[in-house]
Amino acid sequence: MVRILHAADFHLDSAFTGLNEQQARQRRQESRDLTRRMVEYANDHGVQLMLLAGDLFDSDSIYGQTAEELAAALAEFRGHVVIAPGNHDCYTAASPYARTLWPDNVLIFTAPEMLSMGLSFPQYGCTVYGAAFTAPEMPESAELAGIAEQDGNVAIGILHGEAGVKDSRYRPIPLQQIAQSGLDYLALGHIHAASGLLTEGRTAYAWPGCAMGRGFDELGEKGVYLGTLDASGCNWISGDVPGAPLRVTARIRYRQPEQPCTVTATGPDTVHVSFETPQRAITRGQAVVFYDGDTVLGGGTID
Ligand SMILES: [Mn+2]
Repeated sequence: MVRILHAADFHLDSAFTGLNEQQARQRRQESRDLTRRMVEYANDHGVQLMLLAGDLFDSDSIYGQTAEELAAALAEFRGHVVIAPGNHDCYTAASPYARTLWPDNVLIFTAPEMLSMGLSFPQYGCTVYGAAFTAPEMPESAELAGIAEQDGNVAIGILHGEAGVKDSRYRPIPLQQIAQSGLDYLALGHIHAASGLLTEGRTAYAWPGCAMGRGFDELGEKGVYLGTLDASGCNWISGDVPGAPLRVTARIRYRQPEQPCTVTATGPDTVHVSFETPQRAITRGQAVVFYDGDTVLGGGTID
């Protein structure tokens, strides 16, 4: 049995275009703290394998210390980390993955195709198969059929992409490919709203959603999956990530009091905001900033 933590889509150093310089700096610091807290959480819960399914960085032009802080945080993890770079943090010579010195316990997939030779972890009785985004868009379908060797080890896959679709610029993963993969668990990333635990054939799969919708003291419920995998399948210890809309406050004008609203993810980079009271003169291109109490959650541009 192997104990796993599955997370994705940290989007470290997002531009936070809706925020002023000080708020953006605070938010960046909070997002870096996420990884330290996640490692503490993983160590406290005896996690052996941490699966990070891409878009950990928002782009390859991140602040110098961001990748180093992530590397330093992961070095404190007592198990192993496997990373599958995504569309925002695709593996290239210029990416933070290539330019940062990673600790020995961190393994990063760098090839675009998933190979039938995985990373073997005999100490955990499992093998991990994965691939990287090597360009910001990868419209080719994932080929997973027969990927996992049936050798008695728990077979885990890790990929950034979109399951259940035929067409996508972000690695479509047809469900049939999942069903025929021979994997026990497929750890996905890309979609920012959590999926819950899904199955196709005998393969369990999930995407945890954005890890940092809110304060990072809520990690267990909020943005990561913690579970065990063995021959009999997948078991969530705390996999109950709410897909429910987030109730927060938002401000769309400088000096405007914060307005209660509900935010629902509608795509990887888009949310739907519904205000409890009608708002005057909302215009396209205007910035919106979301708060949970004093914490700035994020922002965006009105479309
Ligand atoms: Mn993505």
